[in-house]
Parts: sequence; C-alpha cells; structure tokens
Amino acid sequence: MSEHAGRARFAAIIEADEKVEPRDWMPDEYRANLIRQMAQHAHSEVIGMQPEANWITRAPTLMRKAILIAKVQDEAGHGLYLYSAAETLGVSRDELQEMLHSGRQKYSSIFNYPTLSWADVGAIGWLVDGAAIVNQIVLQGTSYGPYSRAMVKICKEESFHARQGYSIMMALVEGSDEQKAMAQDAIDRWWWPALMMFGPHDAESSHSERSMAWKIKRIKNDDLRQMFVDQTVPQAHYLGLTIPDPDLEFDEETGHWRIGEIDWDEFWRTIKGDGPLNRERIAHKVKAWEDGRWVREAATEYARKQRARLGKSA
Ligand code: FAQ
Repeated sequence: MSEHAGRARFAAIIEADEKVEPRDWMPDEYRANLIRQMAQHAHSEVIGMQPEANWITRAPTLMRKAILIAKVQDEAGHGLYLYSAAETLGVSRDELQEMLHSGRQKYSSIFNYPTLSWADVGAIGWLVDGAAIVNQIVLQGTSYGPYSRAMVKICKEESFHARQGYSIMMALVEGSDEQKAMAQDAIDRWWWPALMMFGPHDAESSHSERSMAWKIKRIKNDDLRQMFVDQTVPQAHYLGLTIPDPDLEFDEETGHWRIGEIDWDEFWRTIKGDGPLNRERIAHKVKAWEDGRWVREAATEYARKQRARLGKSA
C-alpha cells in the first residue's frame, strides 16, 4: 500500500473509532508516542512490584500474604502483556529495558514513595490501583489494538487489587486506635502522590493534544483526576478517614469534589529522578535484570538448540 493510501486508511480508522493494528501504516509520531506511553506503562507495572513486595514477608496473616503474592505476580504479568504489545510496534524488550535503566524512559512517579507500614499496602491497593483503574478503563478504548486488548485483561485484575486494598483499610479502621492511626497516616502520605499519577494539568501536558486527536488518550489528565477524586472521597468518608486537603469541598453546582492545588514542584522533581526513592528503585531493577541474565541466556540457547534439532530432523 502506498504511503498516501496508508495515511488515508489510518485517518479513516481513527475517525471510525476502529483499531489500528500492527500491520497497518501509521505515522512515525503515532508509533513513537505509543511506544513512549506503553513502555512507561509497562515499566510502571514492573517497578510497582517493589513497594508492595517489601511487605510480603511481613504480611499479618497467611491469607493476606497469599493475596499480596498473587497481586505482585499480577503486576509482573501486566508488565509482560504491555511489553509484548509494545514489541508489536517494532521495539525490542531489551531496548525498552535499556531505556528504563538509563533513565531515557520513565515509570509512574507514584512508585518512588516508600511503603513504611502495612497500611501502605492497603493504601496502594485502594488509591494507586484505584487511580490506575480509572485511567485504564478509559484506555480500553485506545486506538491501538494490542494496547486496548491488553487493557481489558489488566482491568479485570486491577479491580481485584483495588478490592483487596480497600479490604485492608476496612480491617484497619475497624481495629485498635493504633491501627486506625496507621490507616490515617497512610492516606496522609499517599493521597497527593496518587493524584499526581494522572499527570500535569492539561495546560502543561505536552502530549495530550496529539494523543487525544489520535485517540491514544480518550480523556484528558484533569478530567480523569476529577473522576478519581469523585469516586474516592466518599470511600474515604465511609472508612472514617480524613483526606489531607484543607481545601477539599463539595461543589453543589457541578456535583464534583474540588481539591486544593497539587505540589507540582514535588511532581516534576520526582519524575526528573529526584523523588524519595528513584535511585533505589532503578538500582534494584538493574540488579534483578543482571541477576537474571543467565536465565535469559540459557533459555535463548535452549530455544536455538531446539530449532536446530527440529530443523535437522525436518
Ligand atoms: N509519572 O504530556 P503528559 C499502575 C510525564 S499503572 C511519571 O500529560 P501523557 C498499576 C509524561 O510521561 C500506573 N511521568 O503525558 C499498579 C511526559 O514526559 P515524557 C501507570 C509522568 O503520557 C498499581 C510528561 O510528564 N499507568 O499503577 C506522569 O500524555 C499498583 C508530560 O505529561 C500508566 O502509565 C507520572 N505520573 O499522560 C502497579 C497509564 N505523568 O514522556 C503496581 C498509561 C506524566 O514526555 C502496583 N499512561 N508524566 O518524558 C497514561 O495514561 C499517560 O501516559 C499519563 C500521562 C496520563 C500517565
């Protein structure tokens, strides 16, 4: 197909709300923007395993431990779906790892914060997975087929993750004064970073305009953040917890909860590599990659030998 015909077909797919597939012609900038967003998403799932894995050995009961192990494994799986989907755009997994390790690609700001108590595991499930779901449900409608299909599977698992987080928070607020204080301390530390997950205000968002036009993004950062706030404030009230925002108020006219201003200096500092745990997170990831090198090499060599053997006998 000529570039002219490919361009027309691409425009028609976007216009008709159909899916762009790997075989289709697509603009270089569309491909590059997707690789950037999907890689960042995949890296977030994988780096996101670290804060929660920190509590596996200290989970309070066998049941909580089994659930947490399953959740952390799910996040690895989400990373794999997303890396596979990104590979359909012509970038290799090794290249993506290299870009993460060298700081040329990002991962979500949220995973640079420490998990100081068991309540943080609850807060991550409730707030972080909760925010991820709001974003990802909408991304099921993204224009790139493999990304959209990965989102469908991921959303099903994220719903279970959010429920397990809320269940931990419920148990804590129904417990002793000390447990309730742990739950409040967790929301005090995770509330604002969770709001930052949706990215900068629309006016500061460098990719939104083009991503919206190409239907990679379907709802802008501020609107998604508002959806999350509206859904989460009543949940916090049900738990009897206070949201750490003195400016939070319900706007009767619009029916939305209005929040105070996010600390954007903290956000930009964190995504530029100077958040509380950026260096530790990447160092841990690089070490895991290096420690696993022999497994990758052995698997590749085994596959090569199998192919050679089958090739000979064929
Ligand atoms: N952190 O122009 P925009 C999860 C960057 S999954 C770091 O608005 P865009 C599951 C952005 O890359 C969580 N960087 O960007 C889980 C750009 O920089 P660049 C991850 C951020 O892409 C739960 C610059 O700022 N979810 O949690 C962030 O149009 C529990 C300008 O921003 C996804 O990745 C940030 N928060 O919109 C796992 C969802 N925000 O690349 C384990 C897919 C912005 O030019 C445990 N991604 N930046 O250098 C998206 O929907 C979008 O990429 C946004 C940002 C909405 C995150």
